[in-house]
Amino acid sequence: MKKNSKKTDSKGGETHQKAGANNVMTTKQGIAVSDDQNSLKLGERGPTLLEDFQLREKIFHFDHERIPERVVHARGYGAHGYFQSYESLTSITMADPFQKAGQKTPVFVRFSTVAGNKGSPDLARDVRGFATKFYTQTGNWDLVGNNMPVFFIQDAIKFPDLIHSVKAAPDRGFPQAQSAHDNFWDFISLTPEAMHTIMWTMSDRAIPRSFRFMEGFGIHTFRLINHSGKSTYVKFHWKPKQGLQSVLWNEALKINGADPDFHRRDLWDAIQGGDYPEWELGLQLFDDKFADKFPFDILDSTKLIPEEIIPVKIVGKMVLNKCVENFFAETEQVAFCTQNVIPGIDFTNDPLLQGRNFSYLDTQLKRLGGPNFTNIPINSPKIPVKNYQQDGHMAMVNPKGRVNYEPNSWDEESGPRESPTGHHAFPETNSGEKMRVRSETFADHYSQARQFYVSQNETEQDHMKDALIFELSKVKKISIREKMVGHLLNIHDEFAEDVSKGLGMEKMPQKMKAAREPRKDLKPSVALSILKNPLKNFSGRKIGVLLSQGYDQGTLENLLTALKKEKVNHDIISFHTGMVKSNNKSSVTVDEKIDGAPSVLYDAIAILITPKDLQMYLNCPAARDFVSDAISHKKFIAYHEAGEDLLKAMSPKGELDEGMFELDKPAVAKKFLGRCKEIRLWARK
Ligand code: HDE
Repeated sequence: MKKNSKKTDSKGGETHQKAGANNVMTTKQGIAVSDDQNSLKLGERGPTLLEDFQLREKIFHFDHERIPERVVHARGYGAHGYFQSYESLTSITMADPFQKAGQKTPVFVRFSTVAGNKGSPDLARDVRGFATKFYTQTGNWDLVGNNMPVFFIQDAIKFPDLIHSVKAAPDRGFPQAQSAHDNFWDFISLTPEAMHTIMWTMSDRAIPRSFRFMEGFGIHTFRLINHSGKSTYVKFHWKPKQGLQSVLWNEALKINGADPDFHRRDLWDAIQGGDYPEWELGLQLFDDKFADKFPFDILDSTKLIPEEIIPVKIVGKMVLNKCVENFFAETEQVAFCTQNVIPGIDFTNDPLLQGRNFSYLDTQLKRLGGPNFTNIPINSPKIPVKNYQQDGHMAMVNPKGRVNYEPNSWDEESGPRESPTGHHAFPETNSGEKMRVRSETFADHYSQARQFYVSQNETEQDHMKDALIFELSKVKKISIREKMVGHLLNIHDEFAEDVSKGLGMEKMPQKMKAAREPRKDLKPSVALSILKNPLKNFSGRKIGVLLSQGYDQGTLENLLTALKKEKVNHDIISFHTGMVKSNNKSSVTVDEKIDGAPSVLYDAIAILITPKDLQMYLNCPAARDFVSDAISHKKFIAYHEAGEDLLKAMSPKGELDEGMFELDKPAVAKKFLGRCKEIRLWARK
């Protein structure tokens, strides 16, 4: 038995206290802590004492660190910024952010996936949330949108079923963050209204390159109300100034393994590096006359209005320029609520929106533990809040004085009173019998699904087919696959045929009965395609530069100068961490070791290796994958010296192609980056 041992700290040294007066560690009660390494015991090796309030407080707090994660959109990432309007929209709305050109409104945005748990990977095939809280001068306005302009269901009452079906099955507790399984497709195959959104989720939109390269949509039709009470219908759009970009499915699978935080890291890095992402806010504005003649119901969230029919009016921009200081306090505790609207903005009778207006407030109570979540700084309006609500868990902003009711005769001068400037609901006339019905005007489930499909280019259509084949191949119950192909037959024959072939079906299943005969005359809309809207620049992207010892200094310097000019980021990747020396005595620091930097993490690559190191790279599986993946993912590739041999060794036919650039002259780097705007050499087979 060890006796008389000295009192030591966790590293074995003697405990010492050198803290100055301002950095003394205290308990939550403010009592200075004398020893944070050892619990209070009876004797050196005896039992821990119940009176150790310091231990109990610390463990108690730790035990309660977690709050329930969001029931949907659990995995998300937020950032601060501002919205700036380009012009005054007073003739259309009295909403505060749109009153003056140049007016700035602070915002907080949270991007998310829908299905996965809080710790799930970023690159799941999924819808992305795009929720924006505007801290306006007339209170908080939340625009809680997605990166797709339509939704799976038409009525809120189906939401729990939709979400149950996509999340882990209750018996086995998997799969997580995936839609490729029986339960989800079972529900979808029995829900024809989902077909339009399924087209979107099977498209490249569901695997964005990062949050910075995706659009946002408010989905529902809302109302804008001007000072004279006139209502204009509106659909909200966010358009990324960075352009739209997605990854390939094979990349998504690999990114999830290599860097499950790929999307949040991308946003963090961009903002920390001063490359602030921007989106323009666009409005589709229309009136009852348009609504009456539009072939679909403007209250149906499974439908969109093509931009070619109602153009998107760009009214301002949003800049995200500050990362959170504390993830939990801000990103986790932010409480978006669709019912947070300000004077000048109002709802329509979209049954999905009406259900959401109940759900969001309700869910915050569960998640944040009480009705005072608006006292949490991220949720507080940035203007004074005055009312007679009181008490409840964690009440932090409390009324002073005796009055807690209204009307009262105590606070006549100073007390909060109603004001004509408050929010007035639009006085829409509604009448009818109570009934549980789906309006006949919601009955067309396939026409816009077809319109989306025919608006894609061939590559995008192929991706949709591949996505459906992949997803349905994971479905074990054959009748579910058959029903899905039966739905596709209502959308597009060739599409259905290719998917059925891909699934190895011997005969075509029966077409599903459509509630309303689908239309085939809706014109393709270019705005619905990513690839028909080419990027204007390559800035903000990232190149992986594979470098070996003795690399040519001039070539690297020339490439890095070109990257800097185009504001393209890079990582230096090598066999070892530390430094890589050039052929001219200078050296660079290695950012990533080859095993930790597969090419799926980069938008393009450069291979600058010397003949001396060629064999070493040829023998290295990670280096071989680095190159062969970049080739098969159709990326643009620059090379120098033995980079050519490595490329040829990994290319299926041992050949170079027009997407590969030898950096033998300074001008080539610019040419290479010029092509990189195309992101992929789609022609590469
Ligand atoms: Fe949500 N949704 N939702 N949703 N939603 C939530 O609220 C709900 C829908 C969306 O980053 C929850 O705070 C119902 C459409 C985003 O914090 C919950 C229905 C759209 C976020 C909820 C929908 C969205 C949520 C869970 C069908 C796009 C994340 C946690 C009627 C326009 C916000 C929370 C964030 C979150 C309910 C459908 C977007 C449970 C009932 C349509 C971006 O209240």
